[in-house]
Amino acid sequence: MQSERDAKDRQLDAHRVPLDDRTMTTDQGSPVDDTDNSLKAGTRGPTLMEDFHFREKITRFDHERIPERVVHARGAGAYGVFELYEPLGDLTSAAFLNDTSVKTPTFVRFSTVAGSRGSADTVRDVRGFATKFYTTQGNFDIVGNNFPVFFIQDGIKFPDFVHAVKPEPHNEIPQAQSAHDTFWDFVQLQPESLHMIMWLMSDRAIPRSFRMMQGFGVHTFRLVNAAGQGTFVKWHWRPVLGTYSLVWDEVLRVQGNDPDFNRRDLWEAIERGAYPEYELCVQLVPESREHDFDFDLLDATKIIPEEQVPLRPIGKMTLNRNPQNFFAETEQVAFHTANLVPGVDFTNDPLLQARNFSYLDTQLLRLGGPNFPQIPVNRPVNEVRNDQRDGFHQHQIHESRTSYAPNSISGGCPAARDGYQHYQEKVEGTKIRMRSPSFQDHYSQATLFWNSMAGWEKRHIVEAFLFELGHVERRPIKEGVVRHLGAIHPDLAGRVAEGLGLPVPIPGQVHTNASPALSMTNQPRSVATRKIAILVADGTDAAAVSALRQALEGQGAVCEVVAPHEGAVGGLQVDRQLSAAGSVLYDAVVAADGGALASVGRAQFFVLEAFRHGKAIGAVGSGRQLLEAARVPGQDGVIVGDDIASAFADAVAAHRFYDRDITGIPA
Ligand code: HDD
Repeated sequence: MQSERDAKDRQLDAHRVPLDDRTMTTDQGSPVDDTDNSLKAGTRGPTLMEDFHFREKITRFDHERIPERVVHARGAGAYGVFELYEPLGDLTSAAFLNDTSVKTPTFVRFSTVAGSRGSADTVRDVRGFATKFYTTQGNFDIVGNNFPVFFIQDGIKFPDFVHAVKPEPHNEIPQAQSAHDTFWDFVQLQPESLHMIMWLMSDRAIPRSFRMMQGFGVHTFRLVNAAGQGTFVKWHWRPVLGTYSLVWDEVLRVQGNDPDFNRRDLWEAIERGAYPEYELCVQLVPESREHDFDFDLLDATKIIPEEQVPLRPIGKMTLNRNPQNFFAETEQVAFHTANLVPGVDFTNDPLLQARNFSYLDTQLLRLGGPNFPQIPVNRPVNEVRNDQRDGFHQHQIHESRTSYAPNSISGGCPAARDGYQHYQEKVEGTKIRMRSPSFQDHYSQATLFWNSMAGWEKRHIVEAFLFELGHVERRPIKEGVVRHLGAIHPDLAGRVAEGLGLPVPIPGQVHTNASPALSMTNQPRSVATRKIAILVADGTDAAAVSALRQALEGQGAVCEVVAPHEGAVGGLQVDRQLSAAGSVLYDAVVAADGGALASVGRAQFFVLEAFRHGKAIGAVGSGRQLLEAARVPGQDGVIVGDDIASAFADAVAAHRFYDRDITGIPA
């Protein structure tokens, strides 16, 4: 628990039910003395209707489930606090963006998009990054993703897109995967999705951790200052630990080893006090520059390259508290793009406009009626006063005799005053179902993304296309996708076409612009929070292991001693036995087994697999025998010696060695 309790935390006290040893009761408060036997007519007779405890218990059980979110069903949440760096009064009147002494409580929910509630965390997918700020002026939500663009430009296409990516309707296969015909059929027919597809095929779609991924508000929003002047804004969350990903072969195995990999990682980091931190940054565009770009600011399939409009950090969010009850908090939290506070407003982005309808609508169904803002996690920390009344699950007892305005009986209260001012944008137009011509270029930024990738990133993108399209049954769909890739880049199209045995499209003219900020190379490096397996066995040099562990943990790493059996080995406490530990659950591995594991196939696989996935590998003393037996090549990031602590820590901080030659590695 954090030392200083914020307003949201204190508010939740009224709703918390502590675990204590008081007597069990029914929901009506009647004491219960036996919840193991139903009331029967004779010990072998039928159960009686009058057993109200039985009926209540079973009925409540039958009604435990609510509909999962139609998208983003799988998620994990945490509370945090947002601290502002400097007042932004010239840009916005929002109170929480003007007072640096205020710590604004937040709740964040991270999610995948396509999978059901019980699907695995580490799938190839977009990650949701939704943040609720409990400000003194009400709730402000940034309902973002870890990609800065989206699949479609107009929200009316959202059901089509989601139907295409979700499991196919006849047999509900595949779960949480885009590698199937309907998804790629949609893509080839809807080229506005191509820029997003490039992000989806990149390693951004398989983050190492929710703590190590960016977040984006995606749309262009508007900040409005007290004088009513607007400035376009894009929201960015930048993780302090840097942006890092897993590798594809690894995620396939993590799914079996630990389907809760990302969720567990978030939970454990917060429990350990290694609080995830994200800087909130803005890209600002004065209204006078609205038309200065070769894309439309209202088009959610486009980024503003950071080289054109740099990021300005404005504050930091620290996630410092795990929820106490998953259902009550993480499942019932309700985000909405239209939860705005004074000083922030929309733009006419047609995707955003559709979202402003959809979120409230979905919550009315999912949370059972219009009183869901009273659910503790959703309640603003300031007071709610209006004439809206009744409905299912009303928890407030409104004492007033009036629920209308204007009124004289209640002195005109609650009075509408000093409220949210919508930005006064002059709008005129002909009613028309049409996209703006400024939305028509679907290829330039997909090319920009490809051009900006390092060699290993390009390789992973090509491999992703081959995996995905390799699962598509219909050849014309593959051909259609490859034709589009030809318009993105001939190199990309050629490599994918070759893998699929398709004709290489005739190369067209593409631009050579790049945005270095799009690449995941050059991230902040740190050993902090990295998970390291230390393989030990009888014969281990316990003193050397303890010294290494101390050196790594001193820098914030998390070490686990892995041995053939639980208990203790050579005086070292074992955290996990080898048969319950896959290398894919760790960022790095050290062989410190004194040579005893060199003949153990499972241990050989462990280090070889870590090598294949580009991870730092260390060996101390006779531990090198395990690497030799497994034929781990002595390439970058393989550190062998008696005093490896410093060099090994550097290798772990480098995250992965993607340029290793792994063609011959069987693991
Ligand atoms: Fe959405 C959930 C993010 C477009 C309709 N969306 C949802 C969540 C996130 C996003 C993070 C999960 C929130 C949570 O954790 O509870 N959605 C996005 C982003 C989009 C986007 C970044 C594009 C820029 N969404 C989008 C469109 C529509 C929706 C165009 C409909 C027209 N989204 C929904 C929804 C969900 C949702 C159906 C499902 C559950 C919920 O809202 O509460 O209303």
